[in-house]
Amino acid sequence: MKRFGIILSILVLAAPLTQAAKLINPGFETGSFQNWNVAGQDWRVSTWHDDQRRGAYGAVTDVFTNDVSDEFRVIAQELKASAGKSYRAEVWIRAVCTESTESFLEVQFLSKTGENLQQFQSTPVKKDQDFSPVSIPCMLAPEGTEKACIKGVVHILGMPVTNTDWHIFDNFRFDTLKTR
Ligand SMILES: [Ca+2]
Repeated sequence: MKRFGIILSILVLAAPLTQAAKLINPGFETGSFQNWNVAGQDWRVSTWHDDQRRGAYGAVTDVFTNDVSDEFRVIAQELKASAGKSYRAEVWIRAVCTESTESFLEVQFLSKTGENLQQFQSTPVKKDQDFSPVSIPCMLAPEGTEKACIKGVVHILGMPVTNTDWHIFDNFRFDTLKTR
């Protein structure tokens, strides 16, 4: 049974990706947060030369040393999703001067009325890194799923003392895993 589980996992991971309902403005190339819901302070779309994985823009939150009123800072977009289908999510994250903050990718599968049926999170980014992919490789949408909410999250663990912490997001993806 265990071996069967391993083989099944490999099959799912090796399965080709197909485009799910498409994220709009996934790399912020409108130069804005168009189609994204933005919560929490100090988000901006940046043209600074190191702030984009692709294109001209990336999404940045500045965590200043003297101003950390929001514990969570979130950019989120909802898409159609279907119960029983498997999905993969990815975003590229860059982290600079990371002192007391972390960032991660989160996906919630929602009912028609917006109830959170199941939630997945990536491994958090806790240290400085150049743009690197952060993914949730395989999620099965539970019964009742009508939508998925894809989120970039910055979690403020404490006040940065030395200098500003930066977390930069670019190129979100949300794909269906073909399991046949
Ligand atoms: Ca971009």
